[in-house]
Amino acid sequence: MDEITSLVVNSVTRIWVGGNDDISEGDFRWESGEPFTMDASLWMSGQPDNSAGLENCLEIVVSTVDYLNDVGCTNAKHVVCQRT
Ligand SMILES: [Ca+2]
Ligand SMILES: [Ca+2]
Repeated sequence: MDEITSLVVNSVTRIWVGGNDDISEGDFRWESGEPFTMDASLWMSGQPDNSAGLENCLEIVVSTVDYLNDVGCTNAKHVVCQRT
């Protein structure tokens, strides 16, 4: 979370998470194919909504408390990664 906080300080408000539901609608997975498990309360209100049937990628909207949103996959955004 420190990294995300740092991005907020730098006015970055939307970040790619690295998950998508390209293969099966609503079944969000990491790029590795592993299931994307998370606390359901982290979704923004009304999300995921797969708006217009075109939202398959996950973003963090850092200006809100509940911050996950599904969104179209084509916009340029910062990314967040976990070092192993
Ligand atoms: Ca979707
Ligand atoms: Ca959405």
